Amino acid sequence: MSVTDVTDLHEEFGGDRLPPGQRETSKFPVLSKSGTPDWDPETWEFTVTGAVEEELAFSWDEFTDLPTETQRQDFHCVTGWSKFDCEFAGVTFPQLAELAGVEADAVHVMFSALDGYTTNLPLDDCLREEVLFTYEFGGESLPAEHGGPLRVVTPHKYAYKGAKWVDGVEFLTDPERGYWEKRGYSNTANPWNEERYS
Ligand SMILES: Nc1nc2c(c(=O)[nH]1)N[C@H]1C(S)=C(S)[C@@H](COP(=O)(O)O)O[C@H]1N2
Ligand SMILES: [Mo]
Repeated sequence: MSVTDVTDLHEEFGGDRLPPGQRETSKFPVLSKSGTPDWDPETWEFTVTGAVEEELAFSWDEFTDLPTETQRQDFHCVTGWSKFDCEFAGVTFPQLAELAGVEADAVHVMFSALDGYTTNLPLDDCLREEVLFTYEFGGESLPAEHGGPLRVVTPHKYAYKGAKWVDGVEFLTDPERGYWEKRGYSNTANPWNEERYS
């Protein structure tokens, strides 16, 4: 199996592999606003909506039939820990965007999740190979507490930009703020600029 290594993306942001103010850990702490939601593989549905040519809805079997990629990525939590060399497998954001056909007036994206969480990013920050809808971590099913069945990972941003238990992506023609972005976390979340709070 081939693994794409994206752990050098810090170079694009002019910083060290370990962003300022972060401490490396080999653990994988769990941070959830309200516990781990249940899901049912029979009724689970993932939707792509908004400013797209074709709105999409996937069952679990349909989603896991999409072509996948395995990447080695770093994970930076806004609370100060970073975990290096996480191996995530899943579907890239650009690939999903291509399937839906993004309309010319789309500028922003809102992710939604089974626990009511939301998070937002500019479209350009999503149309990157390393933004993955991932369902495998280290060759195993993604653990439920880390967002299984499906989560987003955003190694170029603090990890709150990656929705665990993601079940929807909406393409927006105007920016909006998600759960933590409305509650004082940075809207931009660049770890190499320490954009933690706003
Ligand atoms: N659906 C959902 N996604 C979420 C969260 C959440 O509470 N609900 N917490 C965010 C925050 S603040 C962080 S730091 C990471 C933590 O991911 P982890 O629990 O796998 O370490 O998930 C992010 N995604
Ligand atoms: Mo967080």
